[in-house]
Amino acid sequence: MNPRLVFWVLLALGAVWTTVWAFVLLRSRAGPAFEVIEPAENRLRLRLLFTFGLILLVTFALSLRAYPYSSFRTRALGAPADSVQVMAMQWGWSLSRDTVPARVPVAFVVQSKDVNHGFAIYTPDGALLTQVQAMPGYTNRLIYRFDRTGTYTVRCLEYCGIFHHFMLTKFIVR
Ligand SMILES: [Cu+2]
Repeated sequence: MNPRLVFWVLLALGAVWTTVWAFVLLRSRAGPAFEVIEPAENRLRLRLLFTFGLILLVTFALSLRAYPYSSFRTRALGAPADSVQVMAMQWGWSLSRDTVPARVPVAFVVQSKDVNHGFAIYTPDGALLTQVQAMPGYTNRLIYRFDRTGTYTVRCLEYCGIFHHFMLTKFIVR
């Protein structure tokens, strides 16, 4: 999904949320501290609870395709056609290759030598594309398909020590 669209949707939802709560807060000062909940009000509350619960569940189910978990990505994109071994360490990245094919699913097999790091891939124009944790003693697979060629940047998204900000590398998609 377009990151700019996500930003504006979240901002709009945040504004609605803040307005509703400001309204509730302002109104609550006028009434008594405790109110008896009438059965009709209670039914309305339950109906709203189940409605919003259902909306949440459906949204969750529909957005599973976008999850970074490898089984969801494999189902959405197909089995990976290529793979890159990624090792994270204080403070750098070691990638088994520096070029990656475009328009096929690629598996990044991500591990860490020392502490937790965040393996994050940025587009040539600097937008965050996808990310996964790099953890010691654990292998994470991040499957992604690059539709655009160019030079992508890898940054660490988990603070991992004093030179965390130097932790970046690049690879080429072609
Ligand atoms: Cu790091």
